[in-house]
Amino acid sequence: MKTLVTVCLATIAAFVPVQQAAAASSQNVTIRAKNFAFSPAVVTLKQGQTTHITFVSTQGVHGLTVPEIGLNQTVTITTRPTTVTVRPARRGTFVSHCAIFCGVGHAHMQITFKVVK
Ligand SMILES: [Cu+2]
Repeated sequence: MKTLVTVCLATIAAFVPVQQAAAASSQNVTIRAKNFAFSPAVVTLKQGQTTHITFVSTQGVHGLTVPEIGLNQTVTITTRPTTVTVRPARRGTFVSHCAIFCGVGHAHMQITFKVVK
């Protein structure tokens, strides 16, 4: 019985640091939208890294879909912050445009995601 307890504790101890390391390796990014720009206009993400992206609008309602980084459904961006979690699988530079018509500058409202190693 004592051996079983020791093995169990050793197993738990072996996994705890891994979970802490995984949590520490995630990053948080905030992207602000307004008429008719995203800020920052270029966002760099790491391939395979969990990233929590918070979208918030300071003016107007906008949207974004970026399947290349795992954002497969359109996120509606309003004054109420919305956080989504992505984990980009492949490297590259991906340009995306506002997905919700927001006015005269809508066609030029874009953001670039750079996924790096
Ligand atoms: Cu728009």
